[in-house]
Amino acid sequence: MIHSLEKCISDIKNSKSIAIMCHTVPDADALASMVALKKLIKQNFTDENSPKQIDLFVDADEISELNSAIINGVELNNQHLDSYELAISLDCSSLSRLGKYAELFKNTQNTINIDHHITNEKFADNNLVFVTSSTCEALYRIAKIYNMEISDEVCKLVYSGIITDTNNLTQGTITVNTHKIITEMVQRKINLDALNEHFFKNNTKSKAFLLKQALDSLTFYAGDRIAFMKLTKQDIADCNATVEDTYGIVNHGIEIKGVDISILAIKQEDNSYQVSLRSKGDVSVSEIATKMGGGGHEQVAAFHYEGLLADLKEKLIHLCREELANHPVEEKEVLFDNSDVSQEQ
Ligand SMILES: [Mn+2]
Repeated sequence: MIHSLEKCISDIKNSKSIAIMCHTVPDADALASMVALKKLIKQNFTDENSPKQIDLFVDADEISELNSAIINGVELNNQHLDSYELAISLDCSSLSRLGKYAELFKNTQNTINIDHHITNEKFADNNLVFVTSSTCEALYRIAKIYNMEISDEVCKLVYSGIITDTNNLTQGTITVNTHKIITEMVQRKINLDALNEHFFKNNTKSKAFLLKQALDSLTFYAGDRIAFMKLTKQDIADCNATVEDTYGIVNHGIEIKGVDISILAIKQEDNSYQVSLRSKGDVSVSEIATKMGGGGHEQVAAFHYEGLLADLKEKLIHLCREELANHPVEEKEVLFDNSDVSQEQ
């Protein structure tokens, strides 16, 4: 398993056919990184003398209205060639997360895996796993390192990946680099307001009703340090909502004072559960998710569970309690020190 950025770039340059793919049930970062990478390759590594066939693949039944904007006019899932010289997986922590396109990936001679999940299984020939807010940020950084031309459109895609994967810069791996990228975009006068409004002030009525349903189920454990919510596929149907409308609901739990772990369990048609986890402070949910058969980041993770809700809760709450025991409640530090201007004695 090698991880070489140098080789990644030369392989992209030298391949005449490239399949780009992302994880199933794609989020904005997954979709935006696919489109951004295709644009970067087109703008920087192709011309009339060296054309490339670049096809994008994502295993998804439907894509939400919100995320559809990202792939507006983009051709997806049309395999123009029997095989590709190079396959690139984006935002995907394991081969199986590629869904039905895992096969195409596996059968490609040369493969690259570009991701930012710390639980990434390094399943490609060349694995580039970055400590970044998003896969979009990783692509932007690669583009900068190699002095690529980065269009305004690529910036908009990258920004979309960053803000959605970080819940508008409130969670995840946000570094000086993340802020530098945003500063560069502000300097370039990219219309970030429009993107913020699109992704954060654009909830459907259905989503609001679904949130109401989820909040109705809200219960607390471990001295109110764990918030638990549940939904069923039936709830989603009853609210006229989509799976994408469930995104972000779990954040409402972690926004509660004193809550260190928030859980949302969604019962699927086959009675299995799709479980989302959030944490804050030093509390990590990535290992908990891994132990439950999933993965993710320190503060954002998920897994799939086959079995009864009662068993799921017992195992999960037990693991959460263990993690919380490692992080006892600490007195909050004083945020604002105004002793210098306090009332004169
Ligand atoms: Mn991501």
